[in-house]
Amino acid sequence: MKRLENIPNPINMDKKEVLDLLLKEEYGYLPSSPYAVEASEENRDEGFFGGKAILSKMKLHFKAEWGNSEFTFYYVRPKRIKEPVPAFIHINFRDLIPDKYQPTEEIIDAGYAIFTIYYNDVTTDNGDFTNGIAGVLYPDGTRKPDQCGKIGLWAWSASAVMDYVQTLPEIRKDRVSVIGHSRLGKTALLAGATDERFFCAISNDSGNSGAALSRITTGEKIRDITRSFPYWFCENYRKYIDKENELPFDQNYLIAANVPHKVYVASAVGDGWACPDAEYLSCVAASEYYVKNGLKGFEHPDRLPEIGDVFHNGDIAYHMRDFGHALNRTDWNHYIDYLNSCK
Ligand code: GTR
Repeated sequence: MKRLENIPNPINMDKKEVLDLLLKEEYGYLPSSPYAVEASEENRDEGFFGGKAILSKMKLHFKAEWGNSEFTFYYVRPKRIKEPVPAFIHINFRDLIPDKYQPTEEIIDAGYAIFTIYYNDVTTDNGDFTNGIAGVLYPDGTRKPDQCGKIGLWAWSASAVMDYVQTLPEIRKDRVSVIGHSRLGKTALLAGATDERFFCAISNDSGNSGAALSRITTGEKIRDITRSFPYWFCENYRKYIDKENELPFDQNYLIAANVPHKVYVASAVGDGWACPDAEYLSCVAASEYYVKNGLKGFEHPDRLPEIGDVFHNGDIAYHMRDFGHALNRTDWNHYIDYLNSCK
């Protein structure tokens, strides 16, 4: 498509190089993986949704080369599990189960378990690097220009929970997808790029510095996002304020870095700040990389997205729904349909 003419293409790079570029220049390098994780149950509700589900409030304790710490997460699973079930790891905005962004009963009824991380429990959504796991990693609250910001730390936490999920016999380990909305959609894409164990990384309305191509977005620009949220990224990213055309990559690299697993990008028509066209065209621009790596690309018509579009035939999937910026039931229904349709 014409609008992709000036978008860099990672086609001749291996995945490690693609990821390295994103980490060095945008998100910062994540800390090393924990060498040990353990979870303790803080409390349990066996009667959740009238007893068809179990809700546990959990604590994940981890040991890593850079320190030991813990954070809270929730685990909801169907009560009667005959064979291992697929699951989501949802990084969410609120410490609430269910939540307006997490229709938990519907998710359970669809036969999925769900692990929820309330992102502020991992480290707060502000420039304070002295709390949560940030405080352990950066003991004096400062970081080098290529060390990760908060998005990297939230993505890291999804992988740490994934370490624990791998130990659970009731979960289909090959069917655990990571999902987030908006800033946490950016986080889900980064978690997918840095952790090959996920089945699918799901980006809901992730917008700038998420799925949306920075060069062509008509919504938020790097100047806007680094002014309001400098701490989400590494300090190197500031070099590209008003210099989108000098980026040695674009956000299609973040989608490409999700090889070898699936990725799902969703837009909402009323979400101009995230720029649905730029999110969709990013999938188009990453498609060739998926195909080169032996996967299916993005199957789409030769036009921009329209309300009601649902493209589920590739390993890059997409939908555009009506209304605005949110992670709602329509989105969840599409995600579940797609995951169920995968062999
Ligand atoms: C906005 C931000 C977007 C998006 C959103 C959100 O203010 O500019 O990039 O991340 O917040 O996370 O809700």
